[in-house]
Amino acid sequence: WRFENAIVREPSASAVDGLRAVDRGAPSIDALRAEHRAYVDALTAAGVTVDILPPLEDFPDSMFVEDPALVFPDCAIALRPGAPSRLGETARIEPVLKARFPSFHTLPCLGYVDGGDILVTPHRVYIGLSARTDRTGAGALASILADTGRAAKIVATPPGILHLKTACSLLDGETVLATRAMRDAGLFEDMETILVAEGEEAAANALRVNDVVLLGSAFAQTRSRLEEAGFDVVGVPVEEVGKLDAGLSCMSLRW
Ligand code: CIR
Repeated sequence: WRFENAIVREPSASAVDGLRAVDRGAPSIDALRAEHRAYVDALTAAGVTVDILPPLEDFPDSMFVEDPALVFPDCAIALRPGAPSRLGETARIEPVLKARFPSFHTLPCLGYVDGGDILVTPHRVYIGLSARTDRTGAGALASILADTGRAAKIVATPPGILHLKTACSLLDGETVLATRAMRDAGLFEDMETILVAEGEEAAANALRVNDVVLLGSAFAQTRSRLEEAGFDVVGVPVEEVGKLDAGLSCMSLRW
């Protein structure tokens, strides 16, 4: 969770047509842009240098730049997003990553992995199987990770959850923030779990960055729980990105 750099992508005008499992109305493009700016400001205030890529009109969900790639300080891995409308995002981010990372890997053209299904902890990299990430893709990613000296563990994202990290996030080396459904799935036996408050399930997609935890600003009860546990919390508005089934991790690649 110590990050010096991040890549984000500005929302395109087409972002209002982004994928969503349940249509709670299209987000407002102005409000989406304002949330994105607040997110960039929060990352910057946390000590991260943020590189802002231009919007991609042909890809409504491309502001969720976490999904087409996985990055570490020493290498970047191009992924294959599992939604057909998002698969082409990889080719658009590849040149950016090749220019910045000393080593670059690509998933073979079989199977699918969304970055939202990957939780990196100090001990291992969890890869969640989901409607977007299949066994073939997860297995291929695990073997690339092994080549880079990292252990992977393939786990089942509980049903009805878009991505593994929709329902959990890393708080520190021993602790995750999670929904009750994710905690009960028992994926992180060797980690402490802090539960999000009942009714604040979307708070689980938080983002620990250096000394602070970025948390959706509407989630007051979960904020109190984190503060009681000693975390320094910064609220960031996510109402509009929430309408697109997204949260705080989805909007950046961090290393
Ligand atoms: C999608 O369904 O792909 C987007 N509307 C939301 C992606 C969220 N990304 C993430 O959790 N990493």
